Amino acid sequence: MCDTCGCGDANLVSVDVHQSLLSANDAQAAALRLRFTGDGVTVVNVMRSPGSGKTALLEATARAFAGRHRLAAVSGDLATSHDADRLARAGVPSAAITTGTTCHLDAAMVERALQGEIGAAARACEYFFIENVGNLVCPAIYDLGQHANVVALSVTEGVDKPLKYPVMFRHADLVVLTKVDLLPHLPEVSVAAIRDALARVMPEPELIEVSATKGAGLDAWLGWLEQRRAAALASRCEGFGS
Ligand SMILES: Nc1nc2c(ncn2[C@@H]2O[C@H](COP(=O)(O)OP(=O)(O)O)[C@@H](O)[C@H]2O)c(=O)[nH]1
Ligand SMILES: [Mg+2]
Repeated sequence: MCDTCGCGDANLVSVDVHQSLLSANDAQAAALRLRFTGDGVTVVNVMRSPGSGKTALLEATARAFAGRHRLAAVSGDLATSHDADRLARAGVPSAAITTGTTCHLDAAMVERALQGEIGAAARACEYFFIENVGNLVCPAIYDLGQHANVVALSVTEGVDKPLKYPVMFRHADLVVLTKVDLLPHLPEVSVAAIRDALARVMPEPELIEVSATKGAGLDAWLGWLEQRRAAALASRCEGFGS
């Protein structure tokens, strides 16, 4: 059972067992992160509800980074490979992780997905994106070996969602406010109110406003990715020096 939202069956999986599963996941994720860091790959875990614009953000990122950086991705969904197919069409070597009934990815699923061509692409790229299963809560508590957590929050969700579902935002390094091209049609949605809500739940609030379809804000998003990559590479150099 998830210790945050309580999904799953508490009678079948005790909390103790769940804690030990999480520890095993953390150990596997730490090994993955070490391997990615050693390969010079920056791993970004993109989370949020279905339809918030995660895949569209990654498609736009692929278009904008084309010729500058190599990308690879895995995309988690309960069923279908639709998103991995979309990313592949955008030029990103991608694999689908279909979870069946599971509402989040874990490190073992990511590790299992990294076989064959996608495994090779994930080791040779600069940015490896993990599009997590569309869900408001559970993905946040599973470490996948990422260097950064990004939450894609869309303007159509309303300004109070960070306050109502704080868990994911507590784990976020960045919130990308998506679909900002729709703001003129949503007079009741105030970006200032969203920023205020985030300031109450994020340890270090950071928000970038993006329209994946119109391109607004993409430069700031790409700049943020470059900064995170520089930090991840610097940590690798420190590791070698110590
Ligand atoms: N207007 C607008 N629509 C968007 C934008 N980003 C995504 N969408 C639309 O939102 C819907 C869900 O996007 P998708 O990327 O599949 O969301 P995901 O489920 O989080 O991966 C699709 O119909 C997209 O075309 C955007 O920046 N502006
Ligand atoms: Mg998607």
